[in-house]
Amino acid sequence: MTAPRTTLNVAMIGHGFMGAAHSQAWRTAPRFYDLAIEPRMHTLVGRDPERVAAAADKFGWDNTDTDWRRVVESDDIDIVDIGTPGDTHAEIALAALAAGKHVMCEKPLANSVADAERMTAAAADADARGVRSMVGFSYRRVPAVAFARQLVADGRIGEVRQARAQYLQDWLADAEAPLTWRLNKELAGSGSLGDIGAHAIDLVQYITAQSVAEVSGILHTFVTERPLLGEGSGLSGTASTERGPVTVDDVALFTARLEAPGAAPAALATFEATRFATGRKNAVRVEINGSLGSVAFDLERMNELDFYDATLPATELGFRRILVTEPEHPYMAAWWPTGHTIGYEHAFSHQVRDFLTSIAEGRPAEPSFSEGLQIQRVLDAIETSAGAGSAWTAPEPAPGSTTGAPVTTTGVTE
Ligand code: SOE
Repeated sequence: MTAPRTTLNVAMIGHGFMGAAHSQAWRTAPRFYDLAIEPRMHTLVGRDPERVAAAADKFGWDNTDTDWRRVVESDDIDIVDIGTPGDTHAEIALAALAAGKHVMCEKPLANSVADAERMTAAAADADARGVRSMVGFSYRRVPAVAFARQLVADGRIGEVRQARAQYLQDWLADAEAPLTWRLNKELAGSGSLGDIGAHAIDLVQYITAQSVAEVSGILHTFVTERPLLGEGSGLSGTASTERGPVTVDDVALFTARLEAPGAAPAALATFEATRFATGRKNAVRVEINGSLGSVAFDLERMNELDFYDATLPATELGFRRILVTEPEHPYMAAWWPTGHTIGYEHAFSHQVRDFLTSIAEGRPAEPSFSEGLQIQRVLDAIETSAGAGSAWTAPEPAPGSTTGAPVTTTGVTE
């Protein structure tokens, strides 16, 4: 006889891409994990009554509302899941925490360090009252990523020397793709930097257990004006005839020094976050190089981890592909027999599983708002570095050259 489950009523604020992914997770996690808490998909909140009613019907929410504050303050609600653009994260999270609700908030935590600081202070107070909060860096809950962290923690790659992370998308490579909210600094806070660069930063810090200590970066916007959004929203939508300015970065390129707890910065990291990598749809790649080996992850092969063990005999050296589907691998015991793979959406079910377990066990959830604040500070430092103007140095022009044409290095006369 399993212990009686506690039912907690969930309110989801927002029903775009993340609202859909989180809805799938609230519905699926309790069916595959034996949880002490049963989440009830109580209320879905959106601005347009017809659209939110259609979304609630599609995703399986019992009620709908268009007033997030009324829902957040309702005694019927126990958990608030924030899946809205970043400009509303702080207001909603602060109201929910003040009302004693557990809060899951999508990444990045906020659009500014100041907002992230206010949210973190409120979350710390709430934690003392047994109210839990988490920021949704979902990729750390992909089993292959969690397993990479275990291998690094177990010393299997030795001392971390370098990390490189790419988050490559191409949905803006078309200069006529319309101005969605992600291209408006007022709503999104930043462009590729905060939307996908934040994921890359969390992945490197999570796998290495080291933190970004210093950064140097550039931000660039290739297309500075686009058609206003006609129909649709989010990542897609039709273009109208009017045009408007793009106020965020298209590409963020940055380097970092990493520091292990209590140690001087020693490892180096390079990061690329772009929406202009034509042909790359949602390519998330992380590789960590150590003194005894390397681990490499690619979301397009998300059930696999490439592992290089430099301690093997020379004749046996080489990256080997680990299929991360064994029940002993993180999260996998709940799903299918070995060799059967999972998808992007499963990381969100793992996120719900971990959040509800934290609540049930009466301990803080991770990543905490303070971890989200630390990443917000890294984003802010990159913007400061980029704004200060990176030290670009042009190569000396060839002697006698008037155009700065490259010097031939092959020795063959042109
Ligand atoms: C858009 O870049 C986006 O939806 C991100 O906002 C999500 O965090 C990522 O998981 C998928 O792409």
